[in-house]
Formats: sequence, structure tokens, C-alpha cells
Amino acid sequence: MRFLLVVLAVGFLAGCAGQEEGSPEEPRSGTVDIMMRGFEFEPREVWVTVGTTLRFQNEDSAVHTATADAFDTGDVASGDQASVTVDGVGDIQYVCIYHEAQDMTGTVHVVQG
Ligand SMILES: [Cu+2]
Repeated sequence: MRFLLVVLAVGFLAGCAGQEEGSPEEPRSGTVDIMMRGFEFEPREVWVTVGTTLRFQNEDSAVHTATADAFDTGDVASGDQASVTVDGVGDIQYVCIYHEAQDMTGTVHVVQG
């Protein structure tokens, strides 16, 4: 019985980790939250399907952006959020235009749903 509980707990934790970022096999869809926290995007890399909305939430005191060729949130003030929708398959590299030099960058892998 104890063994079973441990297996369930590990499975639950693995499920949460997968849910957080998705994977090539199990991309996320709907609305996916990406935190702007500590001058980093979190998660830094996500897998989503075409049509997914990315909701960037700024938990820092500094202003951030999430900027790519495919989308641009514009300025996101402290405590604010901004959403963009990805509508094409491919890998999107994005940056915060203010903190790119501090390696505030992220990647969105957009795959067919
Ligand atoms: Cu920034």
C-alpha cells in the first residue's frame, strides 16, 4: 500500500511538471500563462498548439515586454498582463526588449494541434 502511494505521488508530480511546459508530444493549448519573474520568462520554453493564447504576467517591479517577429506584447507594467495568440506553426524566439542583454529570452514551439 505504501508503495502504491509513492507511485501515485511521483506520477502526480510528473504530471504537474509536464502540464507546466508541455512537450513536443503533449503540447498545451487554450491559454498558457508565462510569468515574467526575476527578469526571466517562466517557463522559458513551452510547446503549444496553433491558436493558443500566451498570457504574460509581469510579477516584477520593472516593465517588461515579450517581443518577437510573430508577436509583441508591448510594455507590460508591474502587476499587469498581456495576451497574444500564436497562429502559425514554428519556433518563436522572443525577448524582453529592455532586458535582452540580461538574457531575458524565451522560446515558444508552436505545433499543429
Ligand atoms: Cu524585461
